Amino acid sequence: MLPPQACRAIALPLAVLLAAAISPSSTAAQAGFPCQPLSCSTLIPSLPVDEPHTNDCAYRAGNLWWLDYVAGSLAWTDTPREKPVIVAVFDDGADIDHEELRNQLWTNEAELHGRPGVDDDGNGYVDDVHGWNFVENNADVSPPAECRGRLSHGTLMASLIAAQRNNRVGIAAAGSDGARLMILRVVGCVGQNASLDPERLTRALDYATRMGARVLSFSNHWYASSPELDRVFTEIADRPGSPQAALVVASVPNKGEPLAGYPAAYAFRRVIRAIPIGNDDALSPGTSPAPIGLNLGSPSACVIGASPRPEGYRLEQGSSNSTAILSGVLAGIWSTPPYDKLTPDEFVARVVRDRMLNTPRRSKPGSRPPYDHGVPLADACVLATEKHSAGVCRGHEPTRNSVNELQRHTSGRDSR
Ligand SMILES: [Ca+2]
Ligand SMILES: [Ca+2]
Ligand SMILES: [Ca+2]
Repeated sequence: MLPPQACRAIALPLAVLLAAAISPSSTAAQAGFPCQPLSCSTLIPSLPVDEPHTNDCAYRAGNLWWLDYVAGSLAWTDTPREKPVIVAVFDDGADIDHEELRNQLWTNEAELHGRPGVDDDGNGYVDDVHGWNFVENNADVSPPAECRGRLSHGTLMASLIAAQRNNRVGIAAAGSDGARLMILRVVGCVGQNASLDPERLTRALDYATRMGARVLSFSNHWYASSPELDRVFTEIADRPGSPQAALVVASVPNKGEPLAGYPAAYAFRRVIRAIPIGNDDALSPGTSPAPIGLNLGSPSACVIGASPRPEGYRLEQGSSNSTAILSGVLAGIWSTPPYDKLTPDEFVARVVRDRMLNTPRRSKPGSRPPYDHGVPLADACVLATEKHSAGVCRGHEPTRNSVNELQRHTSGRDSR
């Protein structure tokens, strides 16, 4: 077994845009890799596998500590969700043919059933079936040839949000049943394309919200903005009553950067920040200070996710993982009745602020402000009931009264 320090969240190089989980320590996958017990995951207080009927081999092998840690199984269901939450993945694209992703994608039905080469839904993008490539300006969202030989960051992130559950291979995720993935390629692999382009990002944000994304996942950060980009983020993440309102899930880097960067630096009402937590329950050393607000600890270390072939899967550590896992948790909860009726602001107020931030689960304190009292840990315990719970939720499930109260509140809103 590795010593505890070996799998703590460690500082990783953060590119200009991507808070790269592309780590030199990544483990090349061999056949069956995710299914063989990993020593680093056994450092976690051994929680039971919470859902006995889920057959993904990495889950059954006890390798998804991070999934049990966030009580991800509580967001699963065997019946199709009426209203899955579309999660936009702002990254370098994703391998949409991967076995963990191909059935988990948001689909633009007008384009799927439309004519090739024609903008069937008139949204300005031709054949945008699962998202858009804003780098090359086409509908191919897979990592292109220029990225081959490099690890696709976006493929890993997409899988941590919503990998397919119960397909007998690999991993599962909190958003497996409740989230659908919109793939937005906003950063390339080499040269100019590997840097942030505020104009490109502005267009991608506009696309995401117009096409119905409700969670915008940024496993990346940047330090230079533009007035137009600020305006779009204000509209999406702050202005009350905005038709473009969505949750922005923002990465907080952990390489000792003095500032968290954007979008974490926006002190907006709908920005939720992922604070990286190692599998020793402690904050990742070197985590940047983040503004006070909706800050939730989320796993970063010893995390298995999908990777394009020939690897298939790989083991990673980094603040990117925390962000994607948090996005999956939020989407999983939001897609579950009665929460599926809530608007973005209602979800933030009643679930994130009033419930998740008030959880008794906290990380161990960090070494510097604002983390010297630890941070509340993200989990799906808000979905725990007397009959259906998870190991990490025991002792602080909501009472039946509080669930009934929310249901009354929600149905009251619907009747208006
Ligand atoms: Ca179109
Ligand atoms: Ca078309
Ligand atoms: Ca799977």
